[in-house]
Amino acid sequence: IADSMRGRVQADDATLQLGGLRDYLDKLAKSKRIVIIGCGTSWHAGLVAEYIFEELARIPVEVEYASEFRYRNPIIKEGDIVIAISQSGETADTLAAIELAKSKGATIFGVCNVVGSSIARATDAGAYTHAGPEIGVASTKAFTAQVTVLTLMALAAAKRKGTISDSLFRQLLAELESIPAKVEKVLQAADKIKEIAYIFTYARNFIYLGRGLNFPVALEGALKLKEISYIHAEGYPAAEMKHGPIALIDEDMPVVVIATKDSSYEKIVSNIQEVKARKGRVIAITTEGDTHLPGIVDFTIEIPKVHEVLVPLVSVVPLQLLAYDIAVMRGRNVDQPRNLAKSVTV
Ligand code: F1P
Repeated sequence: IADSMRGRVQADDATLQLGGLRDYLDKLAKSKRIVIIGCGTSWHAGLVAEYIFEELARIPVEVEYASEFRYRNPIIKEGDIVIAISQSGETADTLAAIELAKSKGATIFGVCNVVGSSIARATDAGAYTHAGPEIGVASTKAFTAQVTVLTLMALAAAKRKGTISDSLFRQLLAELESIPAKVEKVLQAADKIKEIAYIFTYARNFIYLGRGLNFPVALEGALKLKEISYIHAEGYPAAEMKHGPIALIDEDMPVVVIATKDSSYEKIVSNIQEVKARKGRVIAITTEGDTHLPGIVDFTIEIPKVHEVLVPLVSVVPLQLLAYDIAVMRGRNVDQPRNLAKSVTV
């Protein structure tokens, strides 16, 4: 993460380190609509970006699974920007979606990790994530780096459109610089996360809940667990629970809730109470200093306070660690999980 941040964030300009996108940022700021495409973890990074672009730059965003895009007749209008996100830069579905969007006249931006990859070459312009090689098959640091680059893009667009105040702009850039240190702090909770993993090593199912920007993080936490430990896990927006998944909750259902002190905190506390009333066991990701939730839930993992817009960069880390520890305890090969390929090229 530190590698992907280094040198990117400048005190007063979020554009300098956006590589090949530098000359396209006016176009981004003027776009009427952004369509983001990606698969798996990259799609989750796109969902986070949807919140950030809409909040800061007030540009409408749609996020599509690249694997579904070409199986309908997507409406792409003049002036639309398509952002393709891919760690490997070789994902066949993402490449096919780019070709389709291009044929309909969209301008394509890429957010890729692998320099010179097929997707990077197929785009009109792009910024590399520079997250270094992902050793394992399941994307981890790629997610954080993708969200960082997308946040910088949103900041650059917001600055050009005048939809962000100077003080918030500077605050977010300064906070971005502090993220690596905050992630280091989360890593200090590694032993506690291991203890929790030990207790739930043989759980058969997991539910992950989050609201706002932490909803895609819930999806990503569940995906990591599925990918490397082969435990069935589902992520939901916390308020969707009562529309079905609540029927699954009993004492055998661990529920991971990302309950950081953001604008939806009160609501998420009431979701937790609903789970506890049905004897679900709750592991909560909380903001440092929260004294309320430890009295209600079964386990807490604290993360440092960050601005709500940047919270996924930190809140995803304990979920990645939890999935990793459970997978190791179950004797899984975390770097090379069964049935998964690093680049899905067919
Ligand atoms: C997309 C992806 C990864 C996942 C796995 C399979 O890849 O779904 O998110 O962890 O490796 O592929 P990419 O387009 O981001 O390379």
